[in-house]
Amino acid sequence: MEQKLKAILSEAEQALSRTDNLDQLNEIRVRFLGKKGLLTSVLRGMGSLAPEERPRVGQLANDVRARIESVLEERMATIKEQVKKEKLAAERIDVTLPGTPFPAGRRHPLSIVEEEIEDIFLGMGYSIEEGPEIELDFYNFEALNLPKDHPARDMQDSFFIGPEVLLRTHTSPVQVRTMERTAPVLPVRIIAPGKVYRRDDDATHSPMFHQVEGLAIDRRVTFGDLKGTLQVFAEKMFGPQTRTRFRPSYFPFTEPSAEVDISCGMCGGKGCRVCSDTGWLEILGCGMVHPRVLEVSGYNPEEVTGFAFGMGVERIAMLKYNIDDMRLLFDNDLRFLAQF
Ligand code: 2NM
Repeated sequence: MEQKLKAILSEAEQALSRTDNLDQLNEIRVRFLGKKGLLTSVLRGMGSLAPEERPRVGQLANDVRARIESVLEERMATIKEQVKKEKLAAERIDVTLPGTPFPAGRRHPLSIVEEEIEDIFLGMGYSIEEGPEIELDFYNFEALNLPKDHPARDMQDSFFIGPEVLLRTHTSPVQVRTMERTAPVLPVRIIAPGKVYRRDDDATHSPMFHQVEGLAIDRRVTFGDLKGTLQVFAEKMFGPQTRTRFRPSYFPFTEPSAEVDISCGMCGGKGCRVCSDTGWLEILGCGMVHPRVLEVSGYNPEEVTGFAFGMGVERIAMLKYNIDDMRLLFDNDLRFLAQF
């Protein structure tokens, strides 16, 4: 039996030294060490040995098994290393070749500016609200103190879809919906960014453009709060040297109302081509929310006040990047868009 065990060992060693692939290696493992393998079948014959011989032969059998296992492991490691080397040798990478072009897009300047406006107001505690672009006459006009016969409805010639349904002409209906849903909870501090639609189409007007409107309601909100808020906005958007100017104006949904100018960033307010020699550039409209608007939306104008403002994202983008023709923002010419 000892002879048989030694023969198995040397046979296994020979077989292992001759093999050079992992499948063969596995076959060898099964043939010698498996449940129905050579070593097992020899060990089955142990019963016929004299009892005093069994420990020595048993020990030898264990040694043979251990030896075969260790040679097998060694061989496996060598072969794996070999396979890896061959793979690496076959794979030739020329690192000096130009890479595969990956056409990455980028954000549109209007998206960049819209998000920058959002970030400034998020930083002042505002939340972002969105709403439908197809709107009811009630939310777009009626609730904003613009009854059907109001002459101010001419100012925003609209795209009507049905007798009471239209494409929103501003994002104010989002503010109305939010107030209606939130009332009487205070404070309200929201901005409403998004697309709006008006029947205009020329060098300075597009039938679709983008707005960000803002709304703040609380007890004792004042025009001073409005001025401070928009001054901070102007400085963050156009630089810390930016001054603001509030001119009286009219909107049906605010009273009093104002147009806001910023000092011209091109000439610093001295007067130049960009600001038509006035030193000022108009950037937005604002005012104290009309008591009737608060009331329709569920707030008690005897208890709370609010300010609101609205700006065109295209206009802000044109001022910020010194773009002289709004159509550039809609042509999708990559030579233009790749500059932002
Ligand atoms: C502007 C100018 C002034 C405005 C008013 C409201 C609301 F819903 F609270 F009444 N939202 N936005 C507003 C006020 C918008 O845009 C030039």
